[in-house]
Amino acid sequence: MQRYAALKAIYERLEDDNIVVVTIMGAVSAELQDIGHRPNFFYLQHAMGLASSMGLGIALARPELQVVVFDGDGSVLMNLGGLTTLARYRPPNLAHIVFDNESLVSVGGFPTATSTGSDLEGIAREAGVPRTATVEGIDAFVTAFDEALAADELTTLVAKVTTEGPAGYVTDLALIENRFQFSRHLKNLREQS
Ligand SMILES: Cc1ncc(C[n+]2csc(CCOP(=O)(O)OP(=O)(O)O)c2C)c(N)n1
Ligand SMILES: [Mg+2]
Repeated sequence: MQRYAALKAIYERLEDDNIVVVTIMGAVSAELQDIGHRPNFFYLQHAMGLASSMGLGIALARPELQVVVFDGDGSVLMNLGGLTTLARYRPPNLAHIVFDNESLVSVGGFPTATSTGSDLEGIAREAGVPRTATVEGIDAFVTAFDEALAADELTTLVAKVTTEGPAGYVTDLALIENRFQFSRHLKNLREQS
């Protein structure tokens, strides 16, 4: 499964006003922006490994929202303690999706520990995350994604994807602009409710 195709397959779910999305930097954020930026998307540039921590904070502060984090194998491996903190607070409104391409694709494609057998779903499960799964194909991914949103329980879903990144990483959304647009969006949602 290609990550771009996986993102495309679930994109319409992300248009729901109750959903907020936090992604890691690099390839995932470029691919999601290529499909279409939305004000409910935040791309956590530079702070590798901390997208799930940012998602955790939003999920705890805003229990009425559904938070989706798009993470990567290299990023999770850089901050394994993030999984134990997710498990400790286990917000039911957080779906933690880890695209595992067994590589640091965004910086040239260095193989990560998942290429030599480390199992991120197993690590998440033993850290105490209550719902975990690993999926390989698009149909299984879409089904598991929908189940994670419907579950009302913290989920870490590892999606095995091919080691492919986008052709280019140029996006037309500045980090600062995204930061203000996203926080305004969260504030507006609160004012509407
Ligand atoms: C602390 C830190 N170290 C290194 C980087 C450089 N960096 C940016 S993206 C990336 C790879 C991320 O790997 P992964 O999470 O597997 O995502 P992929 O690139 O495979 O989509 C690296 C090393 C960074 N942004 N921050
Ligand atoms: Mg990777």
